[in-house]
Amino acid sequence: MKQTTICAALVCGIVAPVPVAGAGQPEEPVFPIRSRPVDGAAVRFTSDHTELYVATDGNDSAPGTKEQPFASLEAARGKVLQANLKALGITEYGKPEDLKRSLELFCNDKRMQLARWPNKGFAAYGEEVEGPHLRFKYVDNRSDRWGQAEDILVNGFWRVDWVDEIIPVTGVDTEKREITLERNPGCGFSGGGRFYAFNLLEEIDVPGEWYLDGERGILYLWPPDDFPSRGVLVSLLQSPFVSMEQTSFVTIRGLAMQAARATAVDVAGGTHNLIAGCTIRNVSSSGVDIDGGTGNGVLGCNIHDVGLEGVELSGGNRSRLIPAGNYVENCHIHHFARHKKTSQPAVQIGGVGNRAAHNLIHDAPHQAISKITWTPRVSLPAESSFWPTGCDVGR
Ligand SMILES: [Ca+2]
Repeated sequence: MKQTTICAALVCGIVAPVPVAGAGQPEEPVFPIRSRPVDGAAVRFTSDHTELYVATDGNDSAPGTKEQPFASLEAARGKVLQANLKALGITEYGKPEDLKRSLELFCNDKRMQLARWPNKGFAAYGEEVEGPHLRFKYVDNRSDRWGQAEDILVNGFWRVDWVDEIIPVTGVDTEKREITLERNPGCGFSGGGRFYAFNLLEEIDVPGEWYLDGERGILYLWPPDDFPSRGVLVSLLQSPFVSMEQTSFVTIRGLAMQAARATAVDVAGGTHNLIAGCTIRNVSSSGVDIDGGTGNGVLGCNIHDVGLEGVELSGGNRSRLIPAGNYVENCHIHHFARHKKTSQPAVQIGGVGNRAAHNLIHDAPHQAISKITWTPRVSLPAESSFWPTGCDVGR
């Protein structure tokens, strides 16, 4: 059978959603690649019309909003920039709570942080308040800022320390000091746990934090220190860069893929497909998903800053114990599980007879390799660093 190799040094990112004069138009997709490279375009941030507020009772560490003004003009000047995405033709942002499919922002190839509190780690929450939906007491005065905020999200360890869950907030009662959630956590709730809140304009207080007013299409950013030396990206692509279904003997080699609201490479069935020497970063879901087939592999890839797992492997026949022989080898996988902290490993192995070997894995918030499989073959790296955010993990 003929083998097909797709090899390029193309960076498959969307620099901007609308071509500008002289910019290259997206090329017709070459089977089976779907990508939208656009050269010469850029999302433009400006401070010309930024609405920053200053008040005598303000605070220079505040975000400079109407509710939380700066104390001095010096602090306000040049801190928070804005881009009118609607004016750029960007009108579809996804729902904030669906982080796998919502717009993300990258500066100099680094994911910017949706404005959050606390800026790192977690804060304690108080006891549950009886009601039809989960409501709990907040214990830190910081939440007093959020009374008028919309679309707040909270991520918390709501009962056990090995399951975190992101849940939308439906209300913050600053008089009763209560936060109400849209639904109960799947694992239940117990008081005294930890959480952080994000998607809050009120919490832009350090470089790199941003917020999108979806109704007006205005994106706010406190730019990072190296802004904007290599440009700004917003993710628009809502499908994998490469999708292969019942495809065989195809090699994807040397591609750099970034800024998609999806898994970067999706392989369903087929045999002896290979993802080799690729860089996959800044996608909102997984790096590579190999679902079934035989002899499909990921080799020598650099996968980092993905929203969920680095690589998912499945395939094989459980009832007859027929191995699939899918694999991930010699890969460097780090800073994954950016959206959900637990149960999103660097390599998720399912099915029968699949293997992970000689991979360098580090900066894992929870699991490095997770096995739900028969006859697995796993070779752990000699040197790996894991910094668990949750518990119930080990080697
Ligand atoms: Ca913040």
